[in-house]
Amino acid sequence: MPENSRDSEILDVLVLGCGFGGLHGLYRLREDGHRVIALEAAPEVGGTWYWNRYPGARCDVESLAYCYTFSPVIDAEWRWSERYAARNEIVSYLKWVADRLDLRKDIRFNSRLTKAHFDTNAALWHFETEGGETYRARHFLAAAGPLSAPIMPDIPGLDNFRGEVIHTARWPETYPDFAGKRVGIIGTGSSGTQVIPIVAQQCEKLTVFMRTPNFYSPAHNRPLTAADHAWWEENREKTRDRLQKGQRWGGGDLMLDDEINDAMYKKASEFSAEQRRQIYEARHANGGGVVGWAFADAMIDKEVNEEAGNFLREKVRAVVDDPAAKDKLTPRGFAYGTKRVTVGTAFPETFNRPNVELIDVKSDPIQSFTERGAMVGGREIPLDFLIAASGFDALTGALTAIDVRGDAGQSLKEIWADGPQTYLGISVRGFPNMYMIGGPGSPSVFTNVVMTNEMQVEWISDLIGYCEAHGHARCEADADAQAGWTEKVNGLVKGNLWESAESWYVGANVPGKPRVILAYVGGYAAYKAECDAICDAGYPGFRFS
Ligand code: N01
Repeated sequence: MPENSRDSEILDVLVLGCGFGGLHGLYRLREDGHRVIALEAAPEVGGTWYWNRYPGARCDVESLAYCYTFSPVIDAEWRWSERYAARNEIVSYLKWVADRLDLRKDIRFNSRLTKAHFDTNAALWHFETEGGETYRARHFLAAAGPLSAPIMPDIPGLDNFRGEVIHTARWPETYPDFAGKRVGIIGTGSSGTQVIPIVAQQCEKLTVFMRTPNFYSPAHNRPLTAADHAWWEENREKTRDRLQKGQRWGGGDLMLDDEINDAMYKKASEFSAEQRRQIYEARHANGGGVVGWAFADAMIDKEVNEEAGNFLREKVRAVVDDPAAKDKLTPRGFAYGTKRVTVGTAFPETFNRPNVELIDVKSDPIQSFTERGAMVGGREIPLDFLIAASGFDALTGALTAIDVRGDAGQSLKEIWADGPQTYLGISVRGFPNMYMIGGPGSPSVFTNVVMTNEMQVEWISDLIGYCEAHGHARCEADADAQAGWTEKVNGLVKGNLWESAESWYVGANVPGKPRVILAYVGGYAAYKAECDAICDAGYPGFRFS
């Protein structure tokens, strides 16, 4: 056993990660009387919000709905300052939660988990961190984050580039000085959309390398007023109930009129063209990412989807001056919503600035990087900085980066080589006593992530309690249940527009990653109902021993 082992006792549960899911898991399991330690690679809590320090980083789900509900104390004492919380405020919130609930004493910071091996004979998980510390626990709660394994663009010569290369999710602690500098940004997803307008104001020349123009709608962020908070006090329970029963996430629609919200549960054909237009306009004026999800059949009926897409295309074209930039920024080639819709502040307007150049890399690819910059169409674009807003190996990447081995030493990465297989997105056959928060096959990124995390933490904690109460040393998905759930997750996208997705939703952004839908598109309410029914029935689909 290594000298720096923390292995002297066997933990009940080891929690991986201290973002929203992990912190709640640590709290709840400790409250249940378990001995729990949480490992966190960062020096602070926050999870994905700790790492995504890039300028402009802000949640595009409204802050009033993007927070914990499990603790009346937290609920009563915290006040959000803006409609959409900036990254710093979210990290402050999670730091405050960690202090308020006295969580820090059970967190090991700067502890990146590298190995998690299940010892079949002893029914124990053995863990090892990058620093060589080891732990043992009976249960393993993995809250590694669905979007926490950054990927870099694979462009020849990038290693030769002498300027500074920064991934948005690994932004340096010391803010780079962009004044008088030439900056290139690759990527116009959610991160690119937020970082581009800010860096454009700070640097001398910004070149944006865009591969796919995405659907965009403005956030209309603003400070929350005393009246907003009073409204929230009065409507909190009702609104939470609506979000939980609804099909979609709690995005930018908290304070929309009921009539407009309710249209989301009806087919577009139940409204006249004029009424539909009014609904899109109201959603767009309200702000947020759910403008196009105005009707129930937005992701089923091609025409409805196209109408929503055209509305957003028109809005973007209206604010861009240069005809060439207008065309480049107009989304095409994929259905609305099959790539994550981006939300921001003055993103398309940024391309009206004289110091910003937009390069469509589909028609003008970056051939290579030189020491000085990027070669495009035989022209060298000199750069001092390259910002990669190039995304993540979503849903599976954070866990497969760790050497996770279950029964008989089988590797999770190998088991998932043809696509992830899970039961409820929570459990994997052959990996007993391991549970995932925001795992593949769970609703995760297709819902308000915090809301679904909370539900999963409570449900998994109940399952662990059930094992303890019944003296079960092992709990894992059974083969049929896992196959059935995986089929259900994949079946939900068959025959509708999700199937055509060309995005990280289906692993399309990672070369060699199998093309399967990575999360459950059935919505929070249906998922929760299913999980609750399984709990009530004594956990069919799990094998206990
Ligand atoms: O990553 P992305 P992200 N050459 O994968 C481009 C959440 N999030 O960090 O579309 C050129 O969406 C790529 O092009 P293409 C949210 O769920 C939330 O922006 O593949 N371009 C794309 O434009 C979000 O969806 C918030 O053709 C290359 C971009 O890089 C998720 O995180 C904020 C390239 C990657 O976009 C991920 O967002 C931020 C190449 N070689 C993130 N490789 C909020 O709450 C990649 N690209 C607001």
